[in-house]
Amino acid sequence: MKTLFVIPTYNESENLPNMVDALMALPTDDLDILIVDDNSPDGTGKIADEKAEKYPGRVSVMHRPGKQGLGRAYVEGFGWGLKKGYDAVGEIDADFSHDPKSVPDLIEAVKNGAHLSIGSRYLNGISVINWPLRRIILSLGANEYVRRITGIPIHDGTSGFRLYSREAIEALDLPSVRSNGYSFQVEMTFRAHVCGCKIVEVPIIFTERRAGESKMSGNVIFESAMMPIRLRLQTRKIRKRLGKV
Ligand SMILES: Nc1nc2c(ncn2[C@@H]2O[C@H](COP(=O)(O)OP(=O)(O)O)[C@@H](O)[C@H]2O)c(=O)[nH]1
Ligand SMILES: [Mg+2]
Repeated sequence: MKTLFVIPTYNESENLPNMVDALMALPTDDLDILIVDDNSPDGTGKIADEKAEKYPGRVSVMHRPGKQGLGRAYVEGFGWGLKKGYDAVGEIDADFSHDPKSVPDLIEAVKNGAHLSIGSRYLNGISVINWPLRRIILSLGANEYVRRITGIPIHDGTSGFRLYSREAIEALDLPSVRSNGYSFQVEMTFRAHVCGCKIVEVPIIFTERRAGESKMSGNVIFESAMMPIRLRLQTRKIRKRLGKV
């Protein structure tokens, strides 16, 4: 299964080189990477190019002119992956919150028939390391809120560590996805649910980023609060637009 993981980056010069090397060192066949960098002021884009040279054909880079948000980066990255003929496309952060060692589990789940596999922090209790209590509560609360309002039966619908089969991505109608940030994850999970995708959660241990700063802003939180309501109100419209898996 030809698999592409998309790594969006904005100022990840300290993390990205190690992340790329860790992914390339996995004993997994057929795993490639696309880095989508938004012209990071700290030079992440140049580091990405060096990695592409080091791993020709396996690591590619998409340079965008400025910071356009996580959701946009994934939509463009996934589109690129489909065009290149990948069988599955995934998401992973550059900052080591998502352990590259869990990538084979996500791949395995899709190989075994999942349309979407999600790296979940909340399957066996709470597997989060180095988060302050308030952030855990916020994240758990966000998931509970999303579940109540949208009805998606998923423990960690906001997780940004996941893998989609090609079939799923094609059914989800990417060009009409509007959101960024966490709500991008929720919007995509909702669409997958509405489409009838088989969604499998895989347990992961999430660790607070190794270096650098989080880019999540107040805007992103506001968007995330509104999105579940919008999804619920527009369920019928969304269903009409989507394909079937
Ligand atoms: N290309 C791109 N990447 C972004 C943007 N915002 C965040 N990222 C990357 O997306 C990933 C997740 O963002 P992060 O700040 O770690 O969010 P958090 O883990 O929720 O705090 C990281 O690899 C970031 O560098 C953006 O606007 N554009
Ligand atoms: Mg992070």
